[in-house]
Formats: sequence, structure tokens, C-alpha cells
Amino acid sequence: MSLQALIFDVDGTLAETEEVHRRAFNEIFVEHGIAELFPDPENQWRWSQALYGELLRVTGGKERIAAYASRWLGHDPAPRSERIAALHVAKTERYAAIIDREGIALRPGIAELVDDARASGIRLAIATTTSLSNVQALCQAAFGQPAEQLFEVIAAGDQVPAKKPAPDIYLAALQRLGLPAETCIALEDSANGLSAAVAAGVRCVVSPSLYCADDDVEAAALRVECFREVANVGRLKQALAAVD
Ligand code: XBP
Ligand code: MG
Repeated sequence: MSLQALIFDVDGTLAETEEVHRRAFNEIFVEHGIAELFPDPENQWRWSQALYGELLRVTGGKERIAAYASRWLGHDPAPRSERIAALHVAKTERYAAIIDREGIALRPGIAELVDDARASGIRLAIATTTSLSNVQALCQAAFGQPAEQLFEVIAAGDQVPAKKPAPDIYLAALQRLGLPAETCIALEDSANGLSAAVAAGVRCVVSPSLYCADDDVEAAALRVECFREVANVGRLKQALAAVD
């Protein structure tokens, strides 16, 4: 079936955002006194890169904080969800403030692929675990354009009950596009994102991000080191046809 739309993940795919997320989490943990509320012997409420690499297995910031407190630190009862939600609101504001102030680069090949898809009449969508406001902040900083001008459909964060690797966010994007899965291609950076796309029946091209370099992406229709390898629609179709 002919290609109608590209569905992009955000974190790790459009840009290497996870270090900004990590920094925002850590700043908020200090400012909100989280280490005193939920102490742990090694005082690891400062999430190191190594720890964050493990924590990324849990998608979604709220879910990650909850999982860290209960699964990693063994807090029982787990922190109240209102408390986590409040922390996460502050973290989301901090993330946007850092990106606004410091800017962020798109991953190589992304700007070209988005431009070429628009010029070729291919529709563009987002399917992400992060919030709509983070997508808006990122698009403004990295593309210099409002997210809604670039992407016809933005399926994001808590708009669905289950986050990746569940297929829900891809199913929501497909439903809003009004397209069958076979007419779309997903672009992802992680095993969790890949699983979500595949479970929704969408063929997926993966270019692992820094934190996902060792992810198992065997199920990808195509794995590329860099999105530059598929930076226009013709090359993307050709590369997929070669592995079909
Ligand atoms: C990325 C994530 C996100 C970010 C934080 O997953 O897991 O949770 O780390 O985002 P994907 P929020 O790229 O597969 O969508 O804190 O805004 O939830
Ligand atoms: Mg991702």
C-alpha cells in the first residue's frame, strides 16, 4: 500500500532530549526536597546517567518517578500520585524553560526528512510519551516553528491510558489521521517505541539514540545509524523496499 504518513516519536528521535529531561528531574528533586521525603541510603535522588539509562525502561516521567520510589528504593506505600503529579508539573515547566533558554538541535536528517515529506504531500504525525507542551517547546526551539504547523496530528502523553511499549499512542495517531497502519511508517529511537509501533501494526525505522544504543531493535523494518540515511521520502522508500 502506498505511503501516506510518517509518524515520529519525539524524545531521542527528533532530538537527543533525555539529558534535558534528566537535568530537569534532578533540579526539581533538589528544589522540592524529595530526598528528605523519600530517603535512600545512597541518596540517589540525583539520577546519574547510568541510573537514568536503567530508568528509561519505564516510559513517562510520572511513571518513572513512581517506579523509582517503589521498585528501586522499595518505598511502601508508594508516594501519593498527587505528589508525583505536582513534581512532574514542575519538571515539565523546567524542561521547557531549559529548552527555550538554551535551544536544542534536531538529530541529523530529521529537518530534511520533515521538509521533503511536506513537499511530497506525505502527512506528518507525532506519537510520543511526553506531554503536548514538551512537544510544543521542542518544535519551537528546534524547528523554529509551532508544533501544530509542522505536524497535523500530535498524539502525546496522557491522551491515552497506557504508554509505550503499549500500542495505544500509535493507535490514537492512526485514528486521528484516519489511516490504516499499513500506509504509515514510524520513526523511533528505542525498543519501547519500536514495540509500540509494531504492536499497532506500523512498520518502524529505528535509529537508536544515545541512551538506547544497546536496545534490541531486531523487530525494526529497518535500523539505521543515522536518520541522514533516510533523509528524504525516496531514500526511505528505497531502503525499506530493499529489506522487504
Ligand atoms: C520518552 C520518555 C519520556 C521522557 C520524559 O519515551 O520515556 O518519558 O523521558 O517525558 P518515548 P515526560 O521517546 O518512547 O516517547 O517526563 O514528559 O513524561
Ligand atoms: Mg523515543
